[in-house]
Amino acid sequence: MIAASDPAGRPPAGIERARRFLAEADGVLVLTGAGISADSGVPTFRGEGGLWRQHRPEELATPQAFARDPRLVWEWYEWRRRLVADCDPNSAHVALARWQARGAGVRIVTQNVDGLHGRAASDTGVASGPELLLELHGSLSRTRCTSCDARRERRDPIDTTSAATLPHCAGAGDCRGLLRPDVVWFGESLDPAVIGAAFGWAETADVCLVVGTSAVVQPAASLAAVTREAGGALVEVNPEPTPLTWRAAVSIRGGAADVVPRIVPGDQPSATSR
Ligand code: BV8
Ligand code: ZN
Repeated sequence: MIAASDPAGRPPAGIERARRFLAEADGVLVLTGAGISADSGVPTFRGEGGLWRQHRPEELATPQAFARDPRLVWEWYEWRRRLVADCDPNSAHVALARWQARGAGVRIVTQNVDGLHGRAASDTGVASGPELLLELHGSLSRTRCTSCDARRERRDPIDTTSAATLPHCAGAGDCRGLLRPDVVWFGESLDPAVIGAAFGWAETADVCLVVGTSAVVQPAASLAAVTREAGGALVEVNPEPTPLTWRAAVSIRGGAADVVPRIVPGDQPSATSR
């Protein structure tokens, strides 16, 4: 069922039906993409003004690009790190964190590297660990050493003016290896423990709530199909149709910050939900 937004500006239809699916589910897997952070000011990848507009993914988000020109790749990531540092979780991130805090059997798998789900959880007092939130593609706020693989949280600015100023490892044995963003690039495999846990959650969920993803990138996009094939239902929130829309029990044409708080059960029911 595709619920279009109402020309009269009322919330899109399908809200009540989506709420019911989520309220009646014992276990819900929430799969999010860049669209859930759009309302926080983080550009999506493929939308207007998207991250890929200025560059092609192959140019920057690949190990080959980093080997070829680590300074350019770091410049793009540092631009995103600074941009995300000024962004806050929006009402969609917060509604999901509050839902998890109510112990509702909700698990979040995100493709995003902006850290906004984790910040919404800590702002909400939810101790979010890998049993509640999986970041499939890593995090902008972590670096990884290309020599010793040491991973570290790092939020302070990185000087990308020259190859010499790029960050180097201060790990054991005076490693000095060049650091990279701790994200999964195209052509790189995901952490088997992380993607394995995500598929396990997808297999056992009664509902997969898919929010703000173009469902193009694999293997993340397959998670929703796994829930569907295991007999679960899909509920989608996206202003546009996606390759998952035809498989969704409800696909709501709306923005995450507006729709997610209306469909999360137990949150303030909106007066106009239908
Ligand atoms: C791998 C981190 C083994 C870096 C990212 C099988 C089939 C086909 C291809 C492949 C396959 N297996 C592997 C591949 C290749 C590749 C791939 O999927 N390519 C695609 C392009 C076809 N996958 C990989 O390489 C993966 N590795 O599988 O390893 C292997 C290795 C080699 C060869 C084969 C197998 C690794 C993929 C991870 C790449 N890293 N991010 C960084 O961020 O810099 S991916 C990056 O792009 C994001 O993390 C995210 O996953 C993806 C962007 O997708 P979305 O989040 O959906 O964002 P997008 O802009 O596309 O869409 C936004 C949506 O929001 C839109 O629908 C829009 O309508 C909506 N929206 C807008 N506003 C709102 C909204 N929604 C709600 N509210 C709003 N307000
Ligand atoms: Zn090192």
